[in-house]
Amino acid sequence: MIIRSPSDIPSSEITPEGIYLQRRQFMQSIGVGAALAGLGLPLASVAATKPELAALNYQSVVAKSDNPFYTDEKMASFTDASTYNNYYEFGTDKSDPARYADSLTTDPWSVVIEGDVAKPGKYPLEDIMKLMTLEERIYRLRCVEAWSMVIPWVGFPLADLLKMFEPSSNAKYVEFTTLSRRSEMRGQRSSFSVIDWPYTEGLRIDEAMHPLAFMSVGMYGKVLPNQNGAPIRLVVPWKYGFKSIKSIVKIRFTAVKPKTSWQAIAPSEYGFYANVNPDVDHPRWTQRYERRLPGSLLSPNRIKTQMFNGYGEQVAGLYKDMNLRRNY
Ligand SMILES: Nc1nc2c(c(=O)[nH]1)N[C@H]1C(S)=C(S)[C@@H](COP(=O)(O)O)O[C@H]1N2
Ligand SMILES: [Mo]
Repeated sequence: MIIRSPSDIPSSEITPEGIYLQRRQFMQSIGVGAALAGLGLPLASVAATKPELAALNYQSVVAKSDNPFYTDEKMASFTDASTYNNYYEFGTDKSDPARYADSLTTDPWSVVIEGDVAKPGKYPLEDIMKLMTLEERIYRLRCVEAWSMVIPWVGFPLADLLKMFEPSSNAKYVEFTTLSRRSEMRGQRSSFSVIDWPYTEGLRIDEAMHPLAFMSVGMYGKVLPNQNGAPIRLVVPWKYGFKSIKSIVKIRFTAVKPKTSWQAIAPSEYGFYANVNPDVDHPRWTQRYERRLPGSLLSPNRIKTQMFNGYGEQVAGLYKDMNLRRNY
């Protein structure tokens, strides 16, 4: 019996159907690994599976061939995507989140909805998870530090979630807040931390409603690892990684442009828009190129960065009358 680790599984094998079977099998045979191994499903991923994702109500299954979010670029391995992270609540080293984020309790979880909406409240994650679709979205994640990865995300469009709460016409922006829990987040206890917790981010409402903006609850057909922002995080594929806020506990609709954590730290380096833009350099380094991971010292895999991270056709219209040098 060959038991493969998640990183050995080519993405082509992680079909929506595979995810479904994995969950159903999990429900039917918790702790029974043999049946799953028989199906060729990764045991390790089953161990990492949590009941909340198993209990999801899948609404639609989109085959890869008709999935508009498909890309055939080489994906990062699960191991790379879950061991090279930015999540300052657990430390500033790329390896800190994988090492320390296990301490985070992600169940129970709820998200508070506030501000200019008809239906504010505190929503248990289970209610939000009903929006889950089986559509796999293979998006590039591009960090402002000039590395990038291609990752198959699992979740649902942000717009589906926001519409549930019926934002009013005053809601021009959406602010997101990450959990703040010193007892479980060692980076928040560190005296070296630069961020004034909690971590916050924001989008203009039309950006937030764009069909590419995505709420992720999983990746590679598995529940999101804590270091990647479990149990629920944002993915905005045309913006620098810091906009893709992790472990969200609050969403506020507002008429006023929200303050974001990175703008507060260095407003001249990190703007509100943070659209991936090869023509606008970070003050301390170029944004013209990126290191596509995995790479190595000998073969750094340096590629040209594309405007809007390659999603220009879909999102350029959002910014058509804006000066993107000024609105960086
Ligand atoms: N709460 C929170 N969210 C966060 C961060 C963080 O430090 N705290 N880092 C951001 C940055 S800079 C990047 S590049 C991405 C990294 O996502 P990944 O670790 O899943 O690749 O998460 C973003 N979301
Ligand atoms: Mo980043």
